[in-house]
Amino acid sequence: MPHAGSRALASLPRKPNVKHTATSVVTIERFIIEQEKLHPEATGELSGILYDMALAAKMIANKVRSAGLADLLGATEDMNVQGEIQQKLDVIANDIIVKAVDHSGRLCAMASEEEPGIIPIPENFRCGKYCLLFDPLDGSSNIDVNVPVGTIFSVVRKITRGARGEMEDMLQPGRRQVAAGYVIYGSSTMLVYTTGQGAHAFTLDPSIGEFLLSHQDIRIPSSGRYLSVNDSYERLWDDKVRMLVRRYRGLHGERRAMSVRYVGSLVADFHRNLLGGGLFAYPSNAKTPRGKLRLLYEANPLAFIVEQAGGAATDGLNRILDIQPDDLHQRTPLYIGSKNDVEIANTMLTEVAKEERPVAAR
Ligand code: AFP
Repeated sequence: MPHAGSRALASLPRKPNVKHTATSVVTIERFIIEQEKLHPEATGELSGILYDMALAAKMIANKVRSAGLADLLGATEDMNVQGEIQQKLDVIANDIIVKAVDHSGRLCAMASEEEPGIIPIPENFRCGKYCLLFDPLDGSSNIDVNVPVGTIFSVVRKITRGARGEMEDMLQPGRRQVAAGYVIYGSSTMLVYTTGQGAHAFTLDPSIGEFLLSHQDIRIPSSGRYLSVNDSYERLWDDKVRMLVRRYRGLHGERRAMSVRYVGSLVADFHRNLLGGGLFAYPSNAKTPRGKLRLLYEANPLAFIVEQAGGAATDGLNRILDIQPDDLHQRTPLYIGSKNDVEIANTMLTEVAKEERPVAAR
């Protein structure tokens, strides 16, 4: 597509992070169409992928809402590629997304947290010029206790020449994403997406089954009040991470203490910080030296969104969007959220890394 600013919607109020009133009802479809009109060269394929994801989100929201009633809670017998027990809803959400997009002729391949390799487009369907990477149900260990879960997705353009998508198409740095989004299944269902022209949020109105524009051009505060980190891992962190977290908590006296909020569902923690300001951190630790979160379908899409909202994301040394992936399910440490708070991680961890380098290498 890529979308330019939403001139066509200029009459709408544009206060950051402020919900629109009923006088400015804009469906996600209208918003995408209005943005696409600004690009005569757009083929509509990327817009189509976004509609498909919105449809899949509604179907997953429906399953999540009725999970307790329909006995969908709890684990299946299978392990996924991460060696984690798959929850029933993970499997269902994965299936819903694949079926919502595989026949559209817009994608050349897909990848999911739940499947080990590339998910090919079935032979009987046409292949398109985009790849979709997704985590169908993030935070699924929270499902049984009715805590918000989410879907995260990333879209990149195909770069290889063959008709079908290949691993090389998937393993692109996050800065090449053309669209990214997430859905949070919480007290309401919200879909947040970017195509590189701001980050916008839509809230599902269940009475009409439509996602309505609720937050246009989200701006994350440059410093945040909340710190989202699982500090039960403190004993496994190295000294520099321990020092960093102490600093966020105001224990070094250099800054006001951040307040800790940790849901354990990345989408929920990220969403709160995106709207209200804050930092989500999942550092590497002795058990997970490369971090826990997945680069391609968790860190990259959220990093694209947060940067569009004026925030930042790093692995402690590198901008997330600049990391060259070498594996579909690669993990990364992650510090993401308000720009000034991420900057502190970058500065402290980079300084320590420099000091640790042998003199000859400096
Ligand atoms: P699950 O999908 O297994 O619940 O993992 C959720 C997650 O990937 C992410 O959503 C959380 O932020 C993070 O893991 C929580 O991990 P810890 O339990 O190690 O804090």
